[in-house]
Amino acid sequence: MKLEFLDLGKQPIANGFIEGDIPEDEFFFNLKVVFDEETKLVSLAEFVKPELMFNDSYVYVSSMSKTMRDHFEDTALSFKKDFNPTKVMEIGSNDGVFIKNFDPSTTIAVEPCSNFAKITHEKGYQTYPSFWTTELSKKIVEENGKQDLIFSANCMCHVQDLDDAFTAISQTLSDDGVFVFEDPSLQKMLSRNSYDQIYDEHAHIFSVIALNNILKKHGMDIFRVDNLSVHGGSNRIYVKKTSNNNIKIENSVEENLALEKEEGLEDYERYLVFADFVARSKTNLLNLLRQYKDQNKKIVSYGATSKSTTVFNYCGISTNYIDCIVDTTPNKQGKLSPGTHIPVVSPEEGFNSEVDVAFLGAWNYEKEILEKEEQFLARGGQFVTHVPEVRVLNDK
Ligand code: JHZ
Repeated sequence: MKLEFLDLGKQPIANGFIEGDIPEDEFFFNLKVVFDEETKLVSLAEFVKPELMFNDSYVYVSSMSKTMRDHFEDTALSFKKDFNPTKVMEIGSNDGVFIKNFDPSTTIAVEPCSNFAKITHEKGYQTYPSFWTTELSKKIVEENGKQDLIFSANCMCHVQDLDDAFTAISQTLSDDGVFVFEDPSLQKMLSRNSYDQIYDEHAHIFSVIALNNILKKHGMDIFRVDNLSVHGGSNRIYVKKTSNNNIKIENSVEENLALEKEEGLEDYERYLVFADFVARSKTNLLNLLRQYKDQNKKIVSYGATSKSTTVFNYCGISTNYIDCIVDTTPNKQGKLSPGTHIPVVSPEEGFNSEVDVAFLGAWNYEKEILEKEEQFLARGGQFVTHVPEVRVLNDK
């Protein structure tokens, strides 16, 4: 049975930045979250049609931060060292930030957002501009044979039908191949109270426990788990076919399963505690922003993230508190934030000397941003975050 534990209210498409006039029929859905007692999977109660989120005007660019560019270069190097794969495929290849480290003649990209699929195609990678399904996987195997390494970053948790996605993986992976994927960690989301990991694109927030249960049904085993710092705490899950006895299951799998069990990730009650905290986080954030407003402080938001769409729509934060959102992504600039209609502008335009307070929408890049914004900090500017609790980051 699926048990609901959190209601984040009416939410728009998290990356549905608005160009021009605000449409009268802007799309909203009920963002509610459920826990599956059987598989222990945490998912959205209601899924949004994939084409509404992932299409030819998708705006999220993976190479936009140095943190992620470095991350994917290191990832590619470590895969070459550990697995020395010949045939490589990435699902959700975005602008090619990962596959650019592999030879185009032996590397395949799968990317449903055609504006991004075009980029890797032009760089010489065979690119399938499609969603990941069993149907597509059959076509790929027919045209290219099976793959030695299948990688997917921040994409598997977007796939609504996991049974279909993992069947497709199993039929595309060579018998001794490895499938590696990374997504935000449910354990980290709960312990950091980062409820803003929940939005339309994230159909599921994965625990190792749930993935272990589901992958086993598909004849696959997790053999390694790496805990990553990116995207507010992610897990990289390494998977092999159960029939492949050449790869040993490493201790990290049991360690992560034990940690998650200890932290109550198998128990519905843990999720209710989280939901209570989320409600308190909203009150605390609104109180803090109100105090700033009473002092006539100028507040902006830093990073027009999917995550901040959830926070702003859930808390009712719009231009009543925040003048603008600054973001380096050209595709987001000049538009309005989804649902709350806050103007998104370049940092050059919006992060000027009048700004007193910046809400860190991109809190997962705290280090990179605080280093970059030395001057703002030096003149007494304050960065506010809600993770793990509402606070001023640089308060003495
Ligand atoms: P960032 C996206 O979530 C969507 P978002 C997606 N569903 C997903 O799963 C995760 O990524 C992984 C900007 N920025 O990475 C760039 C600056 O302006 O937290 C980005 O627009 N200045 C695929 O949207 C945004 O912030 C900076 O100095 O929550 C960060 O978005 C830096 C470092 C970033 O992902």
